[in-house]
Amino acid sequence: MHTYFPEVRNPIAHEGPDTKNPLAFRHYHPKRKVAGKTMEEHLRFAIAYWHTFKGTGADPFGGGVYDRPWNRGHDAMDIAEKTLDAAFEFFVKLGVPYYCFHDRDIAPEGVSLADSGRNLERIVRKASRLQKETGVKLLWGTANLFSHPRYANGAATNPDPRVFAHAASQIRRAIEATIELRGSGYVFWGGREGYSSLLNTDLKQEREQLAAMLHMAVHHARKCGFKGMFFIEPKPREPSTHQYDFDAATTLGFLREFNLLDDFMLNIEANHATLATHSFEHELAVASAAGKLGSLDINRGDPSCGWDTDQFPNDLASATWTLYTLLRQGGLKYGGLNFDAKVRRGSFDTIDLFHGHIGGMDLYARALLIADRLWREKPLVHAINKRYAGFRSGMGKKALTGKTSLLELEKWAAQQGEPPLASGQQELLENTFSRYLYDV
Ligand code: XLS
Ligand code: NI
Ligand code: NI
Repeated sequence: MHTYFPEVRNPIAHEGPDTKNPLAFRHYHPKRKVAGKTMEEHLRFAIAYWHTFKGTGADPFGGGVYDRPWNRGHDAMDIAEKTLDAAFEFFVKLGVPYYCFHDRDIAPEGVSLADSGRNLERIVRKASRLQKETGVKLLWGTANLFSHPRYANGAATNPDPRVFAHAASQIRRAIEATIELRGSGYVFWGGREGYSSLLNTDLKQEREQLAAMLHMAVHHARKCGFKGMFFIEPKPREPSTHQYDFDAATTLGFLREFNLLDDFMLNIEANHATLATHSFEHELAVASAAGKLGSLDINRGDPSCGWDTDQFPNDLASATWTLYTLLRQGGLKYGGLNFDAKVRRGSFDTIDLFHGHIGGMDLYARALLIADRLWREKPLVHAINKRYAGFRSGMGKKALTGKTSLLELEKWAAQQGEPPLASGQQELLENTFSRYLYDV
C-alpha cells in the first residue's frame, strides 16, 4: 500500500519525559488513568482536516508553498481520495481518536449543487469505510460558507436570498454527512456572517437571518435523528470587520435572544480569544460558567500579529488552566480538543505536521496531570470559597437568593460598620499556581 509518511514507520509511542526522540510522546500516554478516565478520554484530541491536509502555507502576502504528495492526481476527486488516505494514515500513526472537517475540505465543489452533493456522498462513503477500518471517529463536521466568491457578502447573512438558499443546501448536506459519519457535533463558524460597513448593512435583519438559518438546521438535523450537539465558534473579526459571534458573552446573548440555547454550546478557540482582546482563559470561564463550554480549538495566536495565525499551542500555564476548567465542569461530552493549528509557511516538510501535533499533545497531557493535582488538592478552590464565604449564610445568602431589600441591607450595613479590607492575595495565588506548574 502507498504510504504518504514513510518517515514515520510505526505509530508514535510514549517513551517518557527523558526521551530525546522527536517522534515519541514524552507525556501523552493515551491509556494512562487520570481522575478515573484515560488521558485519551479526557483530551479527546482531534485533527483539523483543513489545516493539516489542505493547508498550502498561504498567508495574506503570498499563495501556497507546500508540495504535498497527496495533492497530485488526475482530477479533483482523485486528489480528494488520496488526501483522505493520507489523513487516515496520519491519524493512525499519530494515534488521535478524532478528526474534524468542512464539507469542502474532504470533497471538491462540483459544477452544480447536485454535483457537489454527489462528490461529498462519494467521499463520505470512503471516510465511513476508513473509520471502520481504523477506529478513528469524526468529532464534528461543518460547512465551508466563506471560501466561494458567492459568500463574499455573507452566507446566512447575505442580502440575496439565493445565496442564503445555497448556504442552506450546503448546511443540509454537511449535517447529513456528519450524521452518516456519526459525528458528535456540528459547528457553525461564521467568518462572513458579519459586515464591513454599516452604510450597506441592515444589522437587525442580518442577525434575524442567521437565527432563522440556525433554527432550520436544528430542525432538519433532529428530524434526521442527530443526537449530537450544535456548536457556535465565536470570533470577533477576520475575514469580516465585525462578526456577529464576537466572543463567548456576545454569542450566549445571541443564542438566548433567538431561543437557541437548548441545542447549542460554544466551541471556544484560543486564537479567536486573542483577536477579541480576551485571554483564552476568560473565554473558557465565560462559556463554562454558563454551562455551555462544549468544545475547544486549542491553537494559539500571536499578540503582535493581527490575524488568526493558528499556531500550535505551547503555553503550559494556559493549557493547565484549560484542563483545570474542564475538570471542574466534569469534562466534555460532545466536543474535544481540536487543534485547528497549522505549521508555519516555511515549514515545508510533511514531518513538520507530526512535530506540531506531538508537541501540542504532550503539552496538554502534561497540563492534564498538573490540573488534576491542582483540582484534587484544591488550593484555589479553598481560597475562593473562603473569599466568598460571607455569601453562604446570613445576610449574604439572603441577598443572593433575593430575600432582602436595599433598605434592609442599608440597616445591616450600618450595624456592621466599615468592613475590614481583605486582600485578594493575587500574588500568593500566582505563586501557588506556579508551584504546581514547575515544582510538583
Ligand atoms: C477560522 C475558524 C475555522 C473553524 C471552522 O478562524 O477557526 O477554522 O474552526 O470553520
Ligand atoms: Ni476554529
Ligand atoms: Ni480560527
